[in-house]
Amino acid sequence: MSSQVIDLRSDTVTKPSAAMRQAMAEAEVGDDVFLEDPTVNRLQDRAAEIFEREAGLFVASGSMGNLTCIMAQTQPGQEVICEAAGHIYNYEMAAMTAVAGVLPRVINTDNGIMTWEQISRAVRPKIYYRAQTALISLENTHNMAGGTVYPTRLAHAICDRAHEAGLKVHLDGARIFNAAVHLGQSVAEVSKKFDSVQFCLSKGLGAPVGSIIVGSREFIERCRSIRKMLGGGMRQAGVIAAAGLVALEHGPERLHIDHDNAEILARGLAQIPGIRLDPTYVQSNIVIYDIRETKLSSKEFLERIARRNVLGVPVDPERVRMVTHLDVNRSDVENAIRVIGEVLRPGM
Ligand code: TLP
Repeated sequence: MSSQVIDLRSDTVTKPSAAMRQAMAEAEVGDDVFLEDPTVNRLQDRAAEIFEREAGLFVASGSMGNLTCIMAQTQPGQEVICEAAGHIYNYEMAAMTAVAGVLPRVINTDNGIMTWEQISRAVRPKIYYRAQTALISLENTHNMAGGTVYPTRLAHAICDRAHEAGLKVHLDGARIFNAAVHLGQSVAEVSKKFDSVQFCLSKGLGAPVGSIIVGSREFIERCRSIRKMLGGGMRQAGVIAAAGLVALEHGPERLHIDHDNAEILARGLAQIPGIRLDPTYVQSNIVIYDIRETKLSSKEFLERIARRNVLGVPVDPERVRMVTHLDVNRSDVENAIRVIGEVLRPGM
């Protein structure tokens, strides 16, 4: 086996391409707090155009994008409905509570996909002595459910019903381009009914840094003030926005390769005794599998494969996540399957 590490921990681990580095070196810049960075402005305008929205805002991370959208659409003391395994609830430092002052009201699902039926039961009654629901947040694709995709009709129906009930809907679209590829639809179509959308440049699209919020002009102006409050007013940010532009233009067209590689990975892993995984469940670039029958904890399992230069992350003591991305190819995936098979072979 080659000694090169096959890093399947996340699609966040990709390194900027030569084209990105060149664009960064040559980026035209200005002070973005004065709205004078031409590259940031171009990135924001291009994102708005792709999503068919009035405006976009460049933020430092997906977490900052989600928090900014939550703060722009809630008051302290209100509630946000989200899925129990969702990123905003589990991996964002409780920011919605600690910073935005809102209470997450979570819904458990098997696959990360909530229905309006489930959501409507979690909406607080309009009584003066009850905290009020303000916002619903959907995650598409759903990371810790294994990259699952919302059927567009279901997501649109949730938005319609929520709006009728006077509620806003946010999309944590960190991987919305992966969802769009799976669905064979544009990101604009998939996300058109949401009041706010956050998507990441730094995941499958391959940029080193950054996320974008898109929405109405008025909403984005509110987000700009909140971003400044959170310390996210950047200056000559065109240096990183330039990489984001390359990612936005060229990242989406190759995501189907990551999905194919995830499918190959899932099919290969499903053949290995001790691994439980239904490959038909995999819809995008994330593969989560159960290793409890190996009698190893996910930590022990990951340590063993790391010694053979294959990396993943634990989901919990029994489950492991692997993510395909532009810095792993088909032969890396095949090597990863082989290594995992060897590590788990009885007597090894
Ligand atoms: N996800 C990361 C980790 O934080 C788990 C990963 O490796 O997948 N929404 C979703 C759905 C995400 O998966 C992530 C990052 C974020 C938001 C936050 O983005 P960043 O890391 O830019 O703050």
